[in-house]
Amino acid sequence: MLSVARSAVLAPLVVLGLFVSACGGGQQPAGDIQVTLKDFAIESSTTTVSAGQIRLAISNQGPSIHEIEVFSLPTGVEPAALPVKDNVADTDSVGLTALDEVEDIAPQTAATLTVSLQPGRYALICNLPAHYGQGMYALLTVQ
Ligand SMILES: [Cu+2]
Repeated sequence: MLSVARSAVLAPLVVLGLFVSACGGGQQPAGDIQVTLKDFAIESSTTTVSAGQIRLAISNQGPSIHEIEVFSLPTGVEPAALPVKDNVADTDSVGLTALDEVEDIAPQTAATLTVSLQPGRYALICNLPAHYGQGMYALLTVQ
């Protein structure tokens, strides 16, 4: 009698748990961002997205080879104000955490990068020599 009552209570909870985990992977359609790489800039179609799976559709309009690195930003650190050492952004010294990257994106080609991001602030950087210093960075806020 007692065990019947318990399973009557627990069964809906188990079903709910399965439902939530089944939905956890797909997430927001708002997670698509167009990222355009240029000499020398990173332009993104949006600067704020919802947390979850975020797909960067990257296109290099050249004329140079570029890359995209995704970093999480500590409080108070701005993508535009990173220290530069040996011609590249010195991300380690200010506590940026590298999450993922796509290297060697040739001019007039496209690439995609899917990252799972928690709420917070992130930097998109091309850190090929001198590219950061010439303006290849962007801020991405995840809510
Ligand atoms: Cu670049």
